[in-house]
Amino acid sequence: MIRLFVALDFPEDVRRRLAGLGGGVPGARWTDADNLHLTLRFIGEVPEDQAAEIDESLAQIAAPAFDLVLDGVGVYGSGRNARVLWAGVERSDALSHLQSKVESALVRCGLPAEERKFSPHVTLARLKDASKDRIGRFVEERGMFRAGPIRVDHFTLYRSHLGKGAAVYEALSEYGLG
Ligand code: 3AM
Repeated sequence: MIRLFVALDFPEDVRRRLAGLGGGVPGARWTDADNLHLTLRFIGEVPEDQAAEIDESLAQIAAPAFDLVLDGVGVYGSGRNARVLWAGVERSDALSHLQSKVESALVRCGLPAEERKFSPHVTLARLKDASKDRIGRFVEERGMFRAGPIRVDHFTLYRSHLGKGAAVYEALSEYGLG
């Protein structure tokens, strides 16, 4: 079995800027600059032959390239349940369009439909027992963050290797956008 997800990657300058937002929140585990991405669809564990089928199906997606703007930061969960610090994404019909094409390609491969609404974000940090005040301050101080427009001309199938530390993401295939 291999653990998969579909995501957008970012150019190095954008990743550096995103990584540069980190710090100042004890209890936060910051995402390495190399691992920053925007998840389009988490797939989870699948057998290798199904992974090959998924790859073929994703390769058949025809969607236009587009520009994406990152905008602001926020937190998922509140108080003691704050779990994730994220960078936000400006509303983009092209992004939603691509995401729904990915979703239907995966459903055609026999994966169960995603029940949750797509909520595009870039995970900056995962939180454990982080102080509410520090989180509040982070969101306040970094709220003006903006990056882009970023040209999105491909999306990527990633394999996630779980280990003792942070997960290691391996790009398996890239798919061009027209
Ligand atoms: O892009 P982010 O970091 O928000 O949280 C995981 C990560 O999202 C998410 O898939 C992305 C790549 O690992 N993920 C992990 N397990 C998941 C699950 N069981 C999950 N998303 C939904 N269900």
